[in-house]
Amino acid sequence: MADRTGDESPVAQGCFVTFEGGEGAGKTTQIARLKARLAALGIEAEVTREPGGSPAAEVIRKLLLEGKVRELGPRMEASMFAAARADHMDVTIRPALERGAWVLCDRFADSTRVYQGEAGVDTGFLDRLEKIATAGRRPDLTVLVDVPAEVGLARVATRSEGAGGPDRFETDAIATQERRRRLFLELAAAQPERFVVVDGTADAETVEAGIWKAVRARLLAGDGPVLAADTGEAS
Ligand code: Z5A
Repeated sequence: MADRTGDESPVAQGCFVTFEGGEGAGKTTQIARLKARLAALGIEAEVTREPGGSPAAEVIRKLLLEGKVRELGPRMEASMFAAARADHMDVTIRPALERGAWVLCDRFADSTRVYQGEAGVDTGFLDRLEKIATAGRRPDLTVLVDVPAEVGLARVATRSEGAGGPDRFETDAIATQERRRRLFLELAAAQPERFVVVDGTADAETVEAGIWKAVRARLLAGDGPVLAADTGEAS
C-alpha cells in the first residue's frame, strides 16, 4: 500500500482485494462503495474485473460470455479463463499493486475453482492453471458476498431483459447456481485467513459496513498497512 506519511521511503505494494459470489450477489455495487471509502482515506484503488480487465482479456471475455467456448468443454473454458487471467495480472493487476494502488477485482481465481470445478474440471488441472496464471500471487483479502441463488438470479433477471437476454452462465439452472454457492462457502471455510463472508441479502449499506469492518481489521490498522502484500506478513 502507498506510503501516506510523507516519508521518502519506497512505495510499498497496494493491497489486492477480490470479490466473489454468485450472479447478482452485489459484488459490483460493493466494489464501488469500497473504492469510495478508500478514496476518503486518500488511497487509490483500481477497479477491475474477470474475465477481462485488460484489452486482450476483454476479447476472451466476449468469447466466453457469448458461449462460444462452451462446446469445446469445461477444460478449454477453464484454460481460456486462465489465459485471460495471466494477461490481466501482467497488464493491469501487478503494475497497479507495484505503484502502490489497491486493486479491487470483481471475480478472480476462486470463480474458476467454483464454476469450472462444478462443471467437472479436476482440482489438479485447476491448481496448475492457477499457478501459471497468477504466479502464486493470491489476494490479500477475498470478500465472498453470499446470497441464495434465487435472490441473485431475481436481481439480474430484470437487467438481462433490458440487455438482450442472459449470458452463457446466467442461463444455468438454480440447482447449479446453488451448488456453486456451496463451493464458494467451502473455499471460504477452508481459508478463513483470506476470506470474509458477508450476507449479501442485507441492504447495500449493511453489506458495505460489514465489508469495511473486515477491510479495516485485516488490511488497515489505524492509518498503516497490516499486510505486506506479497508475503502476508505484518510490516
Ligand atoms: N466465470 C467463470 O465461469 N469462471 C471464472 O474464472 C470467472 C468467471 C472469472 C461473469 O459474469 C461470468 O463468468 C460469471 C461467472 C463466470 N457468471 N455469470 N453470470 P459477469 O461478470 O457478467 O457477472 P457477475 O460477476 O456474475 O456479476 P453480476 O451478475 O453483475 O452481479 P454482481 O456484480 O454481484 O451484482 P451487482 O451488479 O452489484 O448487483 C446486481 C443487481 O442487484 C443490481 O440491480 C443492484 O442494484 C442490485 N443489488 C446490489 N446489492 C443489493 C442489495 N444489497 N440489495 C438489493 N439489491 C442489490
